[in-house]
Amino acid sequence: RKQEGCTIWLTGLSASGKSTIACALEQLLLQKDIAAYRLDGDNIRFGLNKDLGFSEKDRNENIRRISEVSKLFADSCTISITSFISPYRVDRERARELHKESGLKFIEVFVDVPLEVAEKRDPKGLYKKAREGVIKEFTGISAPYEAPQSPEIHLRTDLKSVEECAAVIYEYLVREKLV
Ligand code: GGZ
Repeated sequence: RKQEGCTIWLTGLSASGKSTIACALEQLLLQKDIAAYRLDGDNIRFGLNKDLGFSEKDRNENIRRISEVSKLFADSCTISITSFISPYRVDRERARELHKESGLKFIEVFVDVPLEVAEKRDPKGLYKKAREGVIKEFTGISAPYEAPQSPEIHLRTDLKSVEECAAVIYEYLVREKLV
């Protein structure tokens, strides 16, 4: 049976663990010879979307382009894993619609962690800078994050390990016969 592609859409605050889970999941899939590809800030915000910042309008456009690219990967029978904050519900719903129109599965994964925990992790010192007002419009501090209301998968990264989180997503794919 040929693998069906899909998009696994991780959404959550900065430092929630999206990229780490995306990496672990990609490794898990590749080890099983399942085609997977990760879209994240490093390969999108520094290339295709390097003209975009963090205003609401730019984030809308960031997510619109990523949705289109992810759809193309999914259409090529790849498991496309996106890890962007994607703070606006309307943008995520548009991404979902886009996939639906092409008959492709879209799996929204809420990478959930209390703001206090993300702020305490602060691996890049961005929350501190946001509190000081050095970074403006920072998600969770001075810009909104609209949490998903009915994601396919809800992960609490302060309560589960990275490996457990990746396994939850993998098991979902197995149940849905996507791998
Ligand atoms: C949020 C920001 C901001 C502002 C820079 N708000 O933890 P990180 O560093 O590595 O991930 C964050 C990343 C967010 O980019 P996304 O493309 O995922 O955002 S969105 O989906 O909202 O378009 C953070 C860094 O960029 N960063 N400034 N103001 N995160």
